[in-house]
Amino acid sequence: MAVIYQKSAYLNDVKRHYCPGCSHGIAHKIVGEVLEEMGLLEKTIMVAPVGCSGLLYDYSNTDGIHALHGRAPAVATGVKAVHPDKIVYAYQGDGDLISIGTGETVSAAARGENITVIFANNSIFGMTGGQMAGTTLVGEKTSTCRDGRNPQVDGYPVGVCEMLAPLQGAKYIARASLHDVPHILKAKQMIRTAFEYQLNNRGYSLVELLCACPTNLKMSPTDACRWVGEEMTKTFPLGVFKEE
Ligand SMILES: Cc1ncc(C[n+]2csc(CCOP(=O)(O)OP(=O)(O)O)c2C)c(N)n1
Ligand code: SF4
Ligand SMILES: [Mg+2]
Repeated sequence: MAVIYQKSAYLNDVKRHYCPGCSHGIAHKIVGEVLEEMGLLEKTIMVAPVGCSGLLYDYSNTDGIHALHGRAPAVATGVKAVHPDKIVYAYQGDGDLISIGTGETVSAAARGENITVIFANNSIFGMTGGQMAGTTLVGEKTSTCRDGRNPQVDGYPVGVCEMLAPLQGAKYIARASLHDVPHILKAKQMIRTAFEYQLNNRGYSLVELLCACPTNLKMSPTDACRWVGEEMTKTFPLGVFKEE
């Protein structure tokens, strides 16, 4: 029988728990493919966060550790200090990275830690029922802003790439989207570049991935992906913000 597709050895056979159309599975798939193509699976340590994003902990065949909510960059910093020869990366959701974990994120980037962060921004607290996050778009309806995010009451969304790029310690900062195949392939290239930065000891790297959470958007998977491509990208433009 001809093998048409084989998943990366990065992923184990545990049944996935994600909702249909959730982007987290795509993110894991492409991170795994990049690590395998680069021959890095054996030397990778992933740091999983809290949130639906944290389910990565169950699915990865690499070594790994589960951090408290928002603390993945601090844990990754410690792991890298002990294992400088390993590739250490944190996978973080937006609630994790820019709501509860802003301090750890800014500090790790400012220190120029030689770690990689893969940031899954689905504009919402997915696991806990769709509450407003630091990344929720103006006008986006969530369970804690039912009429849509109102800047007069709720403030404005935070552009993580825009915030981190000016920091001296941040060396590779890029934003991609997972809403269709061409963009997924572009995201893969950026993830590869980020890991190359770490391999070459060039300092802190982060790739933001715009993701769909169809369940909390209350959309079909197709409509949620369309919304990411058409609406999310207006607030969070795609591209490389820093490469030095
Ligand atoms: C210290 C702490 N505060 C709050 C929570 C509750 N909590 C669990 S997951 C989560 C939101 C995660 O959202 P995000 O990081 O965007 O991940 P997603 O589920 O969207 O992938 C929160 C607030 C917690 N587990 N620990
Ligand atoms: S709630 Fe959202 S982020 Fe969580 S698994 Fe479902 S679609 Fe994915
Ligand atoms: Mg989220």
